[in-house]
Amino acid sequence: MTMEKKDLRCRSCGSLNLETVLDLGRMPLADALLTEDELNSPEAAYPLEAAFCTDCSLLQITETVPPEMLFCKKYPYYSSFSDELLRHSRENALELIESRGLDEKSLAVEIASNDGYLLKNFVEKDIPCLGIDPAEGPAESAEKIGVPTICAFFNAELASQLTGIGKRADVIIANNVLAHVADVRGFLAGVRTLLKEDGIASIEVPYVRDLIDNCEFDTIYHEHLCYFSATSVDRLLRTNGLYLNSVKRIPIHGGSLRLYVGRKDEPDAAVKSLLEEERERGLGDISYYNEFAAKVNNVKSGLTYILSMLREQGASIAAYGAAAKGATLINYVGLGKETIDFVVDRNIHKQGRFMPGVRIPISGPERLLHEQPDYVLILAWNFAEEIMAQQEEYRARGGKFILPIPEWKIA
Ligand code: JHZ
Repeated sequence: MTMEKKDLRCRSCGSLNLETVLDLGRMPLADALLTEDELNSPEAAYPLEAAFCTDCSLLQITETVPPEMLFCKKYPYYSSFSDELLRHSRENALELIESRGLDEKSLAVEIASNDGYLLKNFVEKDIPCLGIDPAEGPAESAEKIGVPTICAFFNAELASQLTGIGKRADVIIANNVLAHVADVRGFLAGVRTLLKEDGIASIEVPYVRDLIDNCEFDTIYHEHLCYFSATSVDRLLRTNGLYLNSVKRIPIHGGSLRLYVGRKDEPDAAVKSLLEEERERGLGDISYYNEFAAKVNNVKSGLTYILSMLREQGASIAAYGAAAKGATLINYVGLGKETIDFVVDRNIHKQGRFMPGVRIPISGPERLLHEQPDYVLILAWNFAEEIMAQQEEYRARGGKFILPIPEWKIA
């Protein structure tokens, strides 16, 4: 909830030295898609401001919306609607099974296991696994496909309960969740408790360097509290008794880091060289982030210009992907129903709902061929290739795609 600015402390090191680098104003919750009934009620909006800690170099947002409001009952995000993400997750699972020699005596735990998109690969190989996720719909879907799932937030207490019943993990997977956790210390204490002495945690986080370099400002929303570099995450882990022992840059979600984390301090050459590279590039210095706000503003004016010009020429425009990042983009740029006729998404749990804030209706992708809009703005730009490949027919009939970042382009 909103705190007095003077009381704000860094989520990692507790410092008061937070400098604002981007202020997106008040924004609705990105995954709070509206039902038709809710269109009659006003919507809550919360400040969305990114600040840089000049002590530990963590970029973070200043507002903490209670996690129960973000992730529980109506959470519409299901991981299994992207083939690319399924492929990526399968490789992640198979690599861990192979490199750690996992078998029927092992235990793999996934935190934020969503609809079982990743753990199903362990089930398939008869490797015991356990998913943990607070979102009810996705957790139910996981159970349905045979992935044992606890529907709860992961924290130190849950970790102790699990060890209390004899469960300790050889592998903990935590993809796209570390940045979502308000009590990050409690979360990491739980990881440390649950992980076997020689176990490994495989953690994926969006990489702040890709966020800044490619102007991926729309990945900033209330679910994402932190935006990590190797430098800032190394420090956070270290102060919580965990160690960054290997790291990889991976392309998923516009550029992420996969962190291999253990209970002993054994960094490999990849960690040392990435930390060095970040030092050379200045990721630990606020000057790296200083021009970001101006670049974001340019994206806004560029998109406003092109889309209003196309509209004036009589073009029809739809959007692809009722993604959380799409909600930030269209609300910040101010693209309402006067510009975008409808949004399409494969996720059946999103269809029939409305984008938060701007309240544009969400339909299934087949609507693109039914209505053949002149342009489709790709809000889920991280899956642009997959989406355009699926929409070959729309293109063959003369449809065009617009990519919004790092600056708009027609594809
Ligand atoms: P996608 C989510 O963000 C939420 P979002 C969360 N906060 C997070 O951290 C990131 O993921 C990692 C649809 N789609 O995955 C599916 C199609 O319709 O970029 C999704 O609704 N057809 C946990 O929501 C949306 O697009 C397709 O072919 O920004 C993509 O959303 C494909 C590939 C996707 O994440």
